[in-house]
Amino acid sequence: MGLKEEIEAIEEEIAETPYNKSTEHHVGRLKAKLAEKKEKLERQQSGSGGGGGYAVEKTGDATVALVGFPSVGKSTLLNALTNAESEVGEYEFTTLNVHPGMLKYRGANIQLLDVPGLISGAADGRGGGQAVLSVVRTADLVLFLLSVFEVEQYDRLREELYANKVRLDTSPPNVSVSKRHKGGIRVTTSGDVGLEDETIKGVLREYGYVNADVTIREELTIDELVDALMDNREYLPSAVAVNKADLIEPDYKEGVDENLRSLGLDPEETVFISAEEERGLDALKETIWERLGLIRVYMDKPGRGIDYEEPLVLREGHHTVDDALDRLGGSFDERFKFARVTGASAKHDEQQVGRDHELADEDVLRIVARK
Ligand SMILES: Nc1nc2c(ncn2[C@@H]2O[C@H](COP(=O)(O)OP(=O)(O)OP(=O)(O)O)[C@@H](O)[C@H]2O)c(=O)[nH]1
Ligand SMILES: [Mg+2]
Repeated sequence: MGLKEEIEAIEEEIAETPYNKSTEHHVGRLKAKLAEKKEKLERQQSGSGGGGGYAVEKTGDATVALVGFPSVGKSTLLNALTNAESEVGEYEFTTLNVHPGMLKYRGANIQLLDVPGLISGAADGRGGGQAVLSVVRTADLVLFLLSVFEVEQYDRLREELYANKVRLDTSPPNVSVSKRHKGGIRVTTSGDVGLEDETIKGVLREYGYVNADVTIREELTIDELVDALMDNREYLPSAVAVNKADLIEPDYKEGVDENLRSLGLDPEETVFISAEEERGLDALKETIWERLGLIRVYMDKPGRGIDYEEPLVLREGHHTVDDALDRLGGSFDERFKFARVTGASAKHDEQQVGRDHELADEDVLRIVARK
């Protein structure tokens, strides 16, 4: 049996096995085995195919991947938001390469990547989708673009990304594993994590662990446990825009909202736009800004005053003074004594802070360094 057939056989067995407490252990082992075989198949394929992935240089303060089916208006939107010129066509698949463009918003440079139509089967290597997906994985935010007439495409897009190890709008599972020399596999959980100890041990054994300590601090599914053990899952935030809103009558909107809700989307958090008529774009930029968790920090430079023109832009999870030092480069890092902050994150003007201080949007920051 070839690897592909083995994978299919395991998938079939998982589908046919009713999931309950008595089968949980077995299903756990099957899922672990499945993930491993898929990995192996991928390594084989990438080894023989010669790759051909897109190399897009990441520049700017953050990168957004624009993901959607052919003809939903990705190129039109990129052209409306950025300085790029992406080909717009009335036929499908006009964009066959990744087109980067730079969106300037509130002093930030946000790189937008218009990637070719992500079609079903992309994650299996069909339709050249693999290269597309590898670009998406490197982004800081996934922006789904849907046509107002086909919002249900959202499900298929998410499935493609999931199959390619992109986990959206969730944080990495709170699981830690450390190898030991003896004593078998020891499971420590905080409360009921939703899986039997035996299931957890079975999954770990499938991955070759003989002696290990595993600590789980939240409720988990088997799939999430498998994710935690693989180190190639990408955890990204996402946002959704619905395009071609100019083509619907106002009373059609309620139906679209209903469809969005059935997809698990909140219509209030979904941005309706017309890329062609350039409507709704301010709200979209605002959403991109928020989902990336961007903040502006105005640097107060000795002798030069506060630079309000070109703020330092920091991303979600990188809001500390230390992160600012990283971005400033040069020798600030070694010479750092302390910083002074004025703004929303400070208790009072010119508060003296250290490296760990969390900055807020529009703070003014002065670095005091050794000569
Ligand atoms: N009415 C209307 N038409 C739009 C809008 N946005 C895009 N279009 C049209 O839809 C068609 C497809 O637009 P593209 O921007 O090429 O779509 P795409 O997603 O880049 O397509 P691929 O590159 O093939 O994946 C073009 O004819 C656009 O003019 C919109 O907001 N309203
Ligand atoms: Mg296009």
